Amino acid sequence: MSEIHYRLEQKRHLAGSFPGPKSAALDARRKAVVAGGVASSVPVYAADADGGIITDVDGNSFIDLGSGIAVTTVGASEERVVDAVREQVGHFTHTCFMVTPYEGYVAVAEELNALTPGTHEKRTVLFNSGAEAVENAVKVARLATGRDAIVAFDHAYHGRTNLTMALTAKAMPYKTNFGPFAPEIYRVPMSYPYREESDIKGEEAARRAITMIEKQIGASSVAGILIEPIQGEGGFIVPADGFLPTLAAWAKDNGVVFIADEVQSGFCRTGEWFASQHEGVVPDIITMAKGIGGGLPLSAITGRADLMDAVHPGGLGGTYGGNPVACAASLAAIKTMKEHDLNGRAQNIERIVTARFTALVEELGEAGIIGEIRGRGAMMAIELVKPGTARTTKEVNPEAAKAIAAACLRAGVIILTCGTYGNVIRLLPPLVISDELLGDGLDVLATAVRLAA
Ligand code: PLZ
Repeated sequence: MSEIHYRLEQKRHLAGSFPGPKSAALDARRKAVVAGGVASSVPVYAADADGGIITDVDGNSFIDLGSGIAVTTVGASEERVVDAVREQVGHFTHTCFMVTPYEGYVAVAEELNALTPGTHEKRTVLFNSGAEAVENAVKVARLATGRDAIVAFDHAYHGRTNLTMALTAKAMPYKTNFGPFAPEIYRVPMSYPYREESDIKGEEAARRAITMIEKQIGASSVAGILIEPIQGEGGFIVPADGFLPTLAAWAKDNGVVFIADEVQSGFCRTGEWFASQHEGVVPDIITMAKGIGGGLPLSAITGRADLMDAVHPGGLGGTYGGNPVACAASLAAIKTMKEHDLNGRAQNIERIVTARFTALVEELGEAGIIGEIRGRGAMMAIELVKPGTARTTKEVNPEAAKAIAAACLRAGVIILTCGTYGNVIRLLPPLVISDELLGDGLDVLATAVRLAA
């Protein structure tokens, strides 16, 4: 990573107890006007953010190990992104690409076609959110194949809109009482190595899913298989080697569109541009969002030209999709990712985090609460279990995850949990975080884990 200039001091600092008076006042205003259905993990209100630091309105500085859920990969106010946005807003904020097109959209499509796996002819469409990208990938797969069924997996997360709720596995808080859900969605078992009953290999786990697809849906009815190459909200689940390639090969043989949802795992997060690349998988369509926009709302689908161009003119779009300011930010963020070799940086973060977590597991011994360390790049996690059950019953421990996240926050570190069972602590630091700040954050996390063990 070449040298990064930070605007804010990269140091954790708590000015007093928090939430401080200004955050408390904002929270009171919020409670009177913002719907209670929107929850925030942290009780303080942001004032500024840069590199690995978020400051609040009361003068506290927190270490950011969440990147606003994997978005601010290049930092929350990266110089190049800020300049590009300033430049673009000074010219036009919007024309609507469906009315008056502009270069930024085309340039982002060129970048995505080049960066996504595979050397085949590709086409891209831009949208605003991850869910919208997933919805559109499904639209394309259905139209191009003339089939209806979409296969999703246990522990999957794909969004909160009606179709993507149906695709998401977890009921609470995402689906409960929000139905009825979209039809023709089928769920099959994921490869979740830590929680498999036997030592099943990736290829066998894929066969298990494929058999279910063939017997319960019928291959000729399936439009697409939709999968996160590393599951995000579901618990940073890395499928066993061979699982993804076997599914992709079956999809190819059966005229099924293989859709990789890389909304969370894409854009340098796992040490490659896309997590699919770790096993050489070339998806037919990739969904992208989060890190792609340098913090601005932008999402995309990039796919095989024959599939994407099957759609009639006017069949895809949206008022804001590929907004020019978001495109400018995206081009700047991609430049920064290349210039600072943020894939290399993510690989480096994986080494640092793995070494720390491994030492912690050794220190806590058999009675410890860390069931598994997993992930790739700067998408690493620990799955927590009840003391002493890590190798036996693997009893889930969501209480520990909650307690650890709360203890980290009290010490000035923002850290996120995830998982179907709520028992996973996940790390999603901005890739521009310094070693020193990351180390400080990991020290705080280790202390919190020791306390919870
Ligand atoms: N696909 C793989 O991770 C968003 C959701 C947080 P949107 N993940 C964070 C929450 O509780 O809402 C996500 C994802 C994957 C799709 C999405 C959806 O992306 O931009 O939130 O719509």
